[in-house]
This record gives sequence, structure tokens and C-alpha cells, in this order.
Amino acid sequence: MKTLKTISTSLLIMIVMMVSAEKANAQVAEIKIKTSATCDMCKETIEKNLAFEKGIKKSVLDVDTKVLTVTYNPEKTTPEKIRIAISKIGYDADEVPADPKAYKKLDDCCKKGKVCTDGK
Ligand SMILES: [Cu+2]
Repeated sequence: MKTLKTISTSLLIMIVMMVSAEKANAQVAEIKIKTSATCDMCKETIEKNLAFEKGIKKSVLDVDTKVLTVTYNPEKTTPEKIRIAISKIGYDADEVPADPKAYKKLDDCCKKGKVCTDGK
């Protein structure tokens, strides 16, 4: 009887784990967005700001390629919304140009065509 209980308990745990793993998979998507970021400061600005965006789980910017990899929940946000969010931070996101007001507020070295000298 004791063995049976142990078996059924562990079976139940296994089922729960399998179901939750499937759910987690279904709610995660990844997208790569080309941005106009130029330096480590841009990286920080973008990653920090996106952390507060709805549905975004993680964002990592590769400063060298300017490509931002975003992990998000497709039930809560879309690639279009993510690009607009990046634009509102002040950076280009694929075909979406940077929001002019947000762009103006950026640090000088983070503007397009400029190259930051610090840190690199
Ligand atoms: Cu910068």
C-alpha cells in the first residue's frame, strides 16, 4: 500500500512537471531585432527599459552586431510592439525608426554615427 502511494505520488509529480514544461514552452518566443545601438551604455539603456515592457522576459544586446535578442511571451506581446518599445527608448528597431523625442534625450555618444570612446 505504501509503495503504491509512493508510485502514484511520483507519477503525479511527473505529470505536473510535464504539463508545466509544455506550458512554459508554448509561452516563449525569441526574436532578433537590429537596433541603432552604439555602445555599452546603449545596451544598458535598452535592456533596462525593455525589462519593464509587458510580455518581455529577457533582452540581450550584442553591441558589436547591434542585434538585440528578445525573449518574450507571444500571448502578451508581439514583435511589432517590441519594436515600438525600442523606438520609444530612442533607437531604431528593424524598419521602425527611433522616436525623435526619445532620441533627442539620449546621451551624445549614443546617437547614430557617433562612436563611444569609453569602455572600448
Ligand atoms: Cu551608447
